[in-house]
Amino acid sequence: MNKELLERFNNSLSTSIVGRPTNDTNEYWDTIDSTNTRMAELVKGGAKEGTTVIARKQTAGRGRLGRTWESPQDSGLYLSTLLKPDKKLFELPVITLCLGVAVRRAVLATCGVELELKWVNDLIYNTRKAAGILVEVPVSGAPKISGSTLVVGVGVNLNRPEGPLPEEIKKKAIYLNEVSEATIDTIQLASELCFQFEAVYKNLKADRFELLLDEWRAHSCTLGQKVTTSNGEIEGLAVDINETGALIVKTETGNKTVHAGEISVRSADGSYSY
Ligand code: BT5
Repeated sequence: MNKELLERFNNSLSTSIVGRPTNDTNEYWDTIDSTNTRMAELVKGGAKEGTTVIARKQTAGRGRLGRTWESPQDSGLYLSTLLKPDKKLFELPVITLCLGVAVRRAVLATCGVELELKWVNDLIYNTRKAAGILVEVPVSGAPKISGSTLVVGVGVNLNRPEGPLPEEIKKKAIYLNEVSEATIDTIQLASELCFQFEAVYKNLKADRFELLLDEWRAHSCTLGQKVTTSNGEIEGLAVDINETGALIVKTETGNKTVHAGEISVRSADGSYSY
């Protein structure tokens, strides 16, 4: 654990929930397998809402569906926070979209960079991925699942690593230091992210999704794009999202609804999102 960075982070917070479980239960690691995995462990130990774990490096950073999140040391912000919104599982996609709005706001405020939102959990700069969100429901002793405890993980690329990156990521990823004029301070971004998560979270708890979804629509790079589901069954123009966070695709035979997690969607550039 890095006590110095943890203290700086704790002192930088302006929130009352996110990052503020009590004064001393956040964690700031030099190296950890995955901040989401660590949070799941903390949940088993009774972690309080708002508990936040950050790492300078992850050795097993995760994306969705078992994919990897490349997390070299000091190359990005790797942060997980614990929310207990008392929402049901089927509301997860809409929560992911709204948290994407929060990440976008935080990056704009601290780095001056405008990211676009790609359905369902990606933040994009000029077709390249700058950040991703992973919302998970920790399993408390199989097969019981609690619908009200969410681990929200976010990875934001900050500094292009000097060491080697997998070929795929080299082309696909963008690091904010490549496009930002500002000097990026990881803790300042972490703190702003907590602030924006909290602002969005308060709206989620009060069932005020609509304004957030409008903000998502306004900054989306998915809407207006041709998309194809991975099973090839639905092909058409992404025209909107609905109140559950599902994507509405206009096809030759009418509008179809595509749900996150059910099938993947391929954009015209060949990339997939789930
Ligand atoms: C995501 O998954 O985009 C969610 C990423 C969440 C990472 C955070 S870091 C803190 C917390 N702890 C964790 O262990 N995870 C969370 P997905 O949509 O499945 O995207 C994964 C895909 O993005 C990979 O298959 C790669 O193609 C690509 N990718 C991997 N690392 C990347 C990076 N650093 N930058 C851009 N793209 C990356």
